[in-house]
Amino acid sequence: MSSVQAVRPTPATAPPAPSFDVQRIRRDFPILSQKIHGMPLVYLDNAATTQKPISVIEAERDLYERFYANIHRGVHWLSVESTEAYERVRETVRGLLHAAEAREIVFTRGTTEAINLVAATYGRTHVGAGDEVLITALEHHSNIVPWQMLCEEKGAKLKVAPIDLRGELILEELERLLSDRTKIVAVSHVSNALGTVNPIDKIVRLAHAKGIPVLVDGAQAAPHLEVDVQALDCDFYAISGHKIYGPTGVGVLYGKARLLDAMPPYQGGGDMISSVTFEKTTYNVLPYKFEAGTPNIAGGIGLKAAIDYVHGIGLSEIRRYEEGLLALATEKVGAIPGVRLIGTAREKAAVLSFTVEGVHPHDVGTVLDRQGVAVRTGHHCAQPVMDFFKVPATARASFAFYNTPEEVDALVAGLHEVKRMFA
Ligand code: C6P
Repeated sequence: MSSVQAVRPTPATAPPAPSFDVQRIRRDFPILSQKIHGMPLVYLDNAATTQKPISVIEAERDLYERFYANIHRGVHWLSVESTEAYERVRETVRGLLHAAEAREIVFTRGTTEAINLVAATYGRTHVGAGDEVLITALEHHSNIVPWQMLCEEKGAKLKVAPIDLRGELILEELERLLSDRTKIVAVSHVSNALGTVNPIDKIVRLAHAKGIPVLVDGAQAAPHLEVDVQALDCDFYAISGHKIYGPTGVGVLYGKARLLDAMPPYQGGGDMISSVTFEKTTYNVLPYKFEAGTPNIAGGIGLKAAIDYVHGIGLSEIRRYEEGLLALATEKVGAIPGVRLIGTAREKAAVLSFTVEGVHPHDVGTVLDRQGVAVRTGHHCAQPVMDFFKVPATARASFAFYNTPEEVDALVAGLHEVKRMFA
């Protein structure tokens, strides 16, 4: 087998050097230099999806121009090259999450599919009538609905650990809800609606003390925090590539090998089998047992470039910088009369949700958009969170390492314009 490393030149755009220079970083993201409605784009919708550095765009292009073929199937050169490149993605993701082994990294379409996979396999085999699944009041619909569907199918109960008015999980309540019937705990690492960072290590300790496994929805954590699944000791961890500067349609389920091994397959098809006859099929080893069909090869290649880019900056640098931006935005936006911040947890990451008195969040979003400022408005696929705070929706500014203090000022100016228009 030839090594891709040996035959491929370095990509045109190398990851940035360790020192943090936001203006240089911004030059790596072509979309950011645009004007929208004649105003410089201020992209503050990073929790929905992040923009892509040129190295990600070029990595996919490079694949298609030079070594694209289907993977795990061919003996020809292109297929071998593609397969090796794709498997290197797995190793890069293993490094990102600090998993013990690459076979614990299962590629999915994203966080949603990763959670559905666990609900449909681990869930179906371990949850029965009268059993319980414990989630929290902070969850995205992707970490509610698959469990609801499972509970409905099995006659099990969905239990919900409550939050307080800051948007922090009430840990004692979660502990109280862990019962002999609880078969799995599913919890977000970072809330997409509020930015709350949950104490995953403590939750895992409480659950494991009762022998209950924990799935972590890491969609909003992986782009902002150093994630170490071994240190957290969580059993499953789900992420989406597009939220960490990679392409859409590719994500990851991390699972402890012992658990994944014992789980039945998710979908049937090519690549997930060892042998097939009409009488009996035997399944492939990990992680391929869970990867039926041709995967998102280009998405994977792009994801590797994205993770390399993030590592080029460093997650601790990213966290430090984004914490500064969030503190600045919290102070400046929170000081605007009539603005109510929704979610004031002591530990937060990169998300500022708010309402403006007397103005529907969609109008806030529309007026901001006319000024080039992109925020998300709505329930953010976390309707129970909105219900808890008794609001139909919020406006949400969510930050990435390419945002600047000047962009926080643009958001603030935009909000003053909202207030002026709706006065
Ligand atoms: N949240 C947001 O604007 P997918 O769609 O599978 O890549 O990710 C789903 C998902 C799961 N969990 C959390 C905590 C999330 O934030 C998301 C996606 C986006 O907040 C789109 S709704």
